[in-house]
Amino acid sequence: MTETLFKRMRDLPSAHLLGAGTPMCAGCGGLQALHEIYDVLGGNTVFVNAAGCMTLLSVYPFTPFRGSWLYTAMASAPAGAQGVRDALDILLEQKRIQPEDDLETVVLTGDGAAYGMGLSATSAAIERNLSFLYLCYDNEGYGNTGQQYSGATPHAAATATSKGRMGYVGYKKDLFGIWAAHRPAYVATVIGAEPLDLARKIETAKNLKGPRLILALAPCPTGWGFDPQQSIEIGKLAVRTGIWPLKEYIDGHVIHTKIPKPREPAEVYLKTQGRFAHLFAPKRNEAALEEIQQRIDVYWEGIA
Ligand SMILES: Cc1ncc(C[n+]2csc(CCOP(=O)(O)OP(=O)(O)O)c2C)c(N)n1
Ligand code: SF4
Ligand SMILES: [Mg+2]
Repeated sequence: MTETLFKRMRDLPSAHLLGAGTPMCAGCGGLQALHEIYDVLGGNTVFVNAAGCMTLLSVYPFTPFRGSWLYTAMASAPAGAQGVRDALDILLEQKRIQPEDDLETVVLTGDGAAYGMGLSATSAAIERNLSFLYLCYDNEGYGNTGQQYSGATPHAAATATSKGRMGYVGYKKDLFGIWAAHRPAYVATVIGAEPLDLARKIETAKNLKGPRLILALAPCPTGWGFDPQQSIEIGKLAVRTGIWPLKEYIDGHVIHTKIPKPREPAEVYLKTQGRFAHLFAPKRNEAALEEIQQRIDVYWEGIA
């Protein structure tokens, strides 16, 4: 029975593997990005996951993937990836597996782990030049536990732990810049709503060795407060307003892969989400809205 089930899962196209039947919210932008990424990466992957929404994909002893899945403590996924990579290298060296049977080691975590709890383990793994791909789906908060703020939460967003007139008083951390400062093999931002840009970047990352980050903005209907059917449009707006720059770091250079011209005003994006509603009613918070717009304009000065 179990064997038949395994075989059936192995033979299914990935659209079925990551589709209906998963206990995820409708319109989940993280799942959409993962789905698209997996289509390009293929089945020769082993996922190393830290606690978060995507952990729900794995219901022991099954996962929706063709390869394996290792669950680690929240701060330790890159350390887990080191163990997996080392084991694969030993098997290769001893010729107990052939090069074509080698697996890509993929860390899969949310922003809470990537921007915060797991950052130290990540920095150390990059320092050791570990050959791994880090996939972070960034829903800008600790989504699985009720959207508390994380190091990825944008300024002024309301979260379960940032209520009141101002929302989150901090600013989103620049994880792309933190990774690039380590001079890894590759860093890229992507979004499921721009699948061609995403596919090209995954193809690039797949053909490289060394530490690689794919950072996917993950519109989250539940945590951000919008109707699931708006998920793709909100993803596109994040790009068109310049809030989520699509870019890559390779060979020491940063290249913007899609420059929004003309850029739409930030508030077109902010207005779509309940987490920013307090900026518009009962009274417009002009100071906060201006600050948000100004920071975006400063970012794009000299680029677009
Ligand atoms: C050390 C530790 N602290 C807290 C938790 C509880 N916890 C489980 S999932 C989660 C949220 C993780 O946030 P993120 O990495 O952004 O993933 P998301 O839930 O948004 O998918 C937390 C805090 C945990 N598993 N381990
Ligand atoms: S809370 Fe957000 S990130 Fe988590 S499954 Fe739901 S939509 Fe996806
Ligand atoms: Mg998160």
